[in-house]
Amino acid sequence: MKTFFNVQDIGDLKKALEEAKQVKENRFAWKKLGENKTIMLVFFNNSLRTRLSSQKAAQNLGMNTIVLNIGQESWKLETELGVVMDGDKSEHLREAIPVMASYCDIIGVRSFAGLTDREFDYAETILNQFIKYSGKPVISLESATVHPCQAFADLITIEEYKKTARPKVVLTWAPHPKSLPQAVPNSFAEWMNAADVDFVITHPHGYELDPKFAGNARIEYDQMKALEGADFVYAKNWSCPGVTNPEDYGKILSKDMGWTVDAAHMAVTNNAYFMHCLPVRRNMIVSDDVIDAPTSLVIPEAANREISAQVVMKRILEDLE
Ligand code: AN0
Ligand code: CP
Repeated sequence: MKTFFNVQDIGDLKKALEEAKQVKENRFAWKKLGENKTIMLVFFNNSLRTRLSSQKAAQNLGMNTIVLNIGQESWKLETELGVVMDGDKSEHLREAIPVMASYCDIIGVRSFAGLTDREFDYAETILNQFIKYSGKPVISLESATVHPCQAFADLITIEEYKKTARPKVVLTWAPHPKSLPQAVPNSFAEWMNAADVDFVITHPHGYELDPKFAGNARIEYDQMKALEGADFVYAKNWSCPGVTNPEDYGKILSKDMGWTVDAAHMAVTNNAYFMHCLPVRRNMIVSDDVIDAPTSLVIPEAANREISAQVVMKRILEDLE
């Protein structure tokens, strides 16, 4: 594996899930694989889970890790080509990327969508510059449009907790005070479409995900109807993807608190498990009683981030040799 970006990069999902199980059962079995190898984790944005789980996964594989927080510890980096650099950005990605690459074997990048220029974001301009100018395997640690380490961990969690061969999984939009990227729902939809689940997406009008990720997933605008009989409820806020109205890209179209996942929503499900990638705003996205219930999987889901990251890094390391 050279890049980890889309669901196709991981290949057969059954095999990937089997490998995740093996890694989880004995996470130190490949301690020699990463010997004398270095992964660089580059963060343009905040993180708790991605940073810690990636460091832990790399450590399990015997790798060295360098973490760099852009703008706080490094120079501020210019990301657009062809600009006169007379502002606050001291260095261009064009030089910074090959320099960073010269000190490592694998690069992980977190770079959120700017949410102002749909074309720039959906072309994955920053991640693609890392792929192009580093010459090293690149892992998206949530880039402009995708969060594959999260979606893989979500799939592992669903596999572990499912009670039927083909569970009903519902991705529901929920309100949030800030404008958030579409990366998490995009990847979740992409991965659920590829997995053996009955997948439904529910959101207010205008929040349609890019067809590249939503695929042929069933869309149900009536949230309660969508949740009926669900085995897993996956809540997430996202801003307008600008599919129907490009001028609304990145905007908040609704703050309807009726969409907050609470006990009344969970009551119509098949005693569903609740999932969220975290960080979550309580009583905006989900009520306290739902996230605190024994059916809430948010902690095991976050714990599985170590496993998904380790499978991805393991495969990259195996291909380096
Ligand atoms: C980010 C997002 O919605 O993409 C990160 C989630 C993993 N969330 C926030 O910025 C709150
Ligand atoms: N779920 C997730 O990626 O969390 P962080 O933003 O804390 O890394």
